[in-house]
Parts: sequence; structure tokens; C-alpha cells
Amino acid sequence: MHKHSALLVVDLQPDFCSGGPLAVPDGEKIIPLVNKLAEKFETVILTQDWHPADHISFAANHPGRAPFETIELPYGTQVLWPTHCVMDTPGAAIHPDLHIPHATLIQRKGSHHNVDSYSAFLEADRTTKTGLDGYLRTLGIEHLYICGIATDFCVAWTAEDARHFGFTAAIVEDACRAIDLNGSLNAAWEKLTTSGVERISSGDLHA
Ligand code: VGL
Ligand code: ZN
Repeated sequence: MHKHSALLVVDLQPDFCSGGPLAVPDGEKIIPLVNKLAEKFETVILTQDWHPADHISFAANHPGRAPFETIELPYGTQVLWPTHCVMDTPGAAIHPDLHIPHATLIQRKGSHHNVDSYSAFLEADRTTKTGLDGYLRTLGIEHLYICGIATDFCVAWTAEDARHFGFTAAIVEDACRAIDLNGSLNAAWEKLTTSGVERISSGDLHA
């Protein structure tokens, strides 16, 4: 790929794969394709959902609430999730089958107790930055290709914010898997299209 391009691999972690507490159907099935895609890019960045045990997005931390209900927080509506990706637990690790030795950065997100972060750029309060935009900018990256889990949450929010920070963004659809909660996948694609995020397939990428 062009040297001003980078691949972002979002949240390929055991907790989002079969058997995990927030399993995305067939999440792990994209791993061989992602490994292959990564070979086409000189710059690859992984993201890692990484929450403290008392994280505000966990239903278990809101007595009387169940997973997938929503609550209102100062920054907006928050889906309550099953406890997942607790920092330093095996389920939060980068998936052991992911093999991208040349990845240069693992961008963690969601590590503040009181704010969730689907996006790898900006947390859900829409003001706290992760620093990823600066990292990419410093490397001269202009074009982002995004794959991973979940299409309709962390992949979508990351792609939206990529546009917001001035990068071009393309989601490699067959190298993603979705949660699809109450129509969230269709809603995400509508919003993404409006934001100028491209929807491509891995076959569109030629080394
Ligand atoms: C994600 C829900 C909660 C994701 C992370 O990676 O899409 N979804 N935390
Ligand atoms: Zn999370």
C-alpha cells in the first residue's frame, strides 16, 4: 500500500470472540484475513479495549440493570455491556491468533473509569483524546483502512473520527464483524456513508 496509508485493526480480543462475554458472532473468523491484509501495509496499528473492573459501561456496576439496557450519562446515552476486556485479564489480550509482528502501536482505549470509548481517537465524552491522531500525523499518514470488531461500534466510531481528524477512511467490510444491537449495523452504515467513509472489501486492496 501507499506509504501514507495505515491499517487499523480494532479490538481483536478474545472477549469479543466465540466463548467471550461479549462474543460477536464469528469474531475470530476474520483473523486469518486480517493477518493477510496486514502484510500489505507498512504501518499497522492495533487497538485494544481496556477497561478497569469498575468501568461505567459494565451493567454489573449498575445495580438492578441488565446488559444491553441503556442509561443516560453526562456525555449521552450509554449501552450497558456485559463485563468485558478488563485490563490485564486474558480476555482483554490481543487475540493469540493475530499475527502482525510489524504492528508498531497498540492503542488502548476505555481505560478511564467514568467514560467509555468506542473510538480509538476520542472517548465518548467527545473531548478526551487518546493521542492516536498525533501519532498518525507524525508518521505522515493520510489514509486509513479499518478492520476488526465491532463494525457497528468501535470500527464505526473510529472511522467517523478518522474523518473528523482529516484522514480518509475506508472500512474493509469482510474483515469486520458486527454486534448488530437493535438495528445498530444499518444505522452505522448510514451515518458512515454520510461522513464520507468508504465501504470496501479486502479484494479491492492490491499490494
Ligand atoms: C466494543 C462494545 C463495548 C467494540 C467495545 O469493540 O466494538 N463494543 N466495548
Ligand atoms: Zn468496551
